Amino acid sequence: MMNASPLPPLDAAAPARTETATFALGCFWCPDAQFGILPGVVRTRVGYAGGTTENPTYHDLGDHTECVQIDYDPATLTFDQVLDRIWISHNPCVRTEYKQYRNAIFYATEAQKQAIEASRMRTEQKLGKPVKTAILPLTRFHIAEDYHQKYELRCTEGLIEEFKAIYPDPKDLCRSTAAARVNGYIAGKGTREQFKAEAGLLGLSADGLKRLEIYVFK
Ligand code: MHO
Repeated sequence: MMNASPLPPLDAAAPARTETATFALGCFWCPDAQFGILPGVVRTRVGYAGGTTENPTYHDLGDHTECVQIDYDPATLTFDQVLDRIWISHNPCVRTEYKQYRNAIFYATEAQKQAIEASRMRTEQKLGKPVKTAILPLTRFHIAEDYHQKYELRCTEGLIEEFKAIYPDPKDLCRSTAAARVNGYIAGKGTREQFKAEAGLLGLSADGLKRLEIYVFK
């Protein structure tokens, strides 16, 4: 990895051991921001999964679904807490018409499958209605094009340039915790309290922080 500028302190502090969760909640830009803001989430990436066609791309998705994959620190966040957040982040009682945007939670291990099934049952009991969110095995996650990763950040002039200076390679930018948080703040997902606590860890210049504040304190 080549860094042009110093690493954001948040990225330098990334834990060595993480666990991974994969899910689909409609257009993948939104859960990228919603989950990227969460303390304990170390990395996010968007991509395609759940289908059978080879080499899906955004314009040739085949039977795949837009997904987000998060790496989280199990010392801060549990899989059950991630699942709780997933259930409240979508309407699990409606089935989406298009495969591209269907709601799904993927399991990569037997333990994840059991945890997802148990939380689905708790959710059904709570709602008193059947849950239609798909629960599927993760066979392969196909990472999406660079321009879909941290989409809000990519579209924000003045902030994306600072991240590109730190991470000239878009693959490294995609792996940045600080980029995941900033993407979440821009999408309006962060609180003022969280921002005050971690602003100094995001690797932004004073100017960059001023720009970001507009999204947090609006
Ligand atoms: N073009 C749609 C969806 C984008 S998405 C990555 C939109 O602007 O909302 O599926």
